[in-house]
Amino acid sequence: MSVQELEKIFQDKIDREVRIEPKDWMPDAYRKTLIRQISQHAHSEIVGMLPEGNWITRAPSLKRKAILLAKVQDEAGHGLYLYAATETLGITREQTIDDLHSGKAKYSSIFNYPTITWADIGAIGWLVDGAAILNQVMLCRTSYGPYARANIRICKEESFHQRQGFEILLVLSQGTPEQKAMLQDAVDRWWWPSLMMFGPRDSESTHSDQSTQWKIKRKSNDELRQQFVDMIAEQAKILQVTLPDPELKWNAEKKQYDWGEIDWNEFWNVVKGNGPCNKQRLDARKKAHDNGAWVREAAKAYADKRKEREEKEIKVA
Ligand code: FAQ
Repeated sequence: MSVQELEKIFQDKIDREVRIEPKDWMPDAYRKTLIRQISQHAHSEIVGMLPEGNWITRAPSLKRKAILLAKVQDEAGHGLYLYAATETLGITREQTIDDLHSGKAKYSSIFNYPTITWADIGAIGWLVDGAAILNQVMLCRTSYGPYARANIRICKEESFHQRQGFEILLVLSQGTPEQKAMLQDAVDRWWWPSLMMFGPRDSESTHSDQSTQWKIKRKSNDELRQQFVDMIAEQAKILQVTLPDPELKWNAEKKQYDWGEIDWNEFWNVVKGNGPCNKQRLDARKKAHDNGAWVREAAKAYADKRKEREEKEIKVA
């Protein structure tokens, strides 16, 4: 069969909503796009543990500490599902992680901002997990089977994450004037970076057209961002916080919120590695990788030994 015929069968499957599985034929560009997106998603989950991990030892009570610990462990699990999904596309986990450490692969811009106060942990749960869920609910229906299934598991845990963040903020919103001010300050700092998580404007997005045709993406960056604004603007009323956008206003005709402009210079600056914490985040990941070398060596030695024993047993039998 010619490549053109194979491509036609492939696109036809996608159009009929048949999931693509690892052993199915797929165009090289589809494979490459998925390796890029799923590995970047995995890196985001793992790097995303760092800003919150910063507060595990300082959470204000034992209960808060246990909840935060569980959440950060969930993020590690999400990273693992996603690295495993990436491996089904024929790239090794070592290569994927090397690409993160060398700066070749990106991770979400949001994790390059610092967590300065306890309210930041609430804001991450509410806004960052809230944005992540909208994106990942869409990805539960993405065309590549292993990625879709990984997202189904991830979303179940993310909804708990968002609620725990909202609850932290709800408690602060009913607290002292200092606690209310801390809440407002966190929302002021996390609002715009959260909107940036959805990626560049549709008109600037390099991959959207092709990814939409392949049903990797089912909603555009701008569509999801608008859905997020509409959801958060309503929830903000319950928390009695102001979103830091003077142009935010309900548009009765469009039945959605109008809002201001993202600082795209800031977005691209962070994506290119120049955000407030980019260097710190990558250094921390590289250090953790180096410190974990003995675990990988021990696991490999054990696997080799087991294989040797199994081979001996087969010979005897
Ligand atoms: N940051 O053409 P597009 C989480 C890059 S998980 C950095 O529109 P695409 C859980 C993009 O890679 C959060 N780079 O790209 C959690 C591309 O560059 P490339 C992560 C960004 O792929 C919560 C270029 O710009 N979620 O938060 C960003 O079609 C709390 C052009 O962009 C995912 O990764 C950005 N924000 O659409 C963990 C979901 N935006 O690769 C801990 C899966 C864009 O050509 C605590 N990913 N770029 O060099 C996606 O859905 C998509 O990849 C988008 C971007 C929507 C992010």
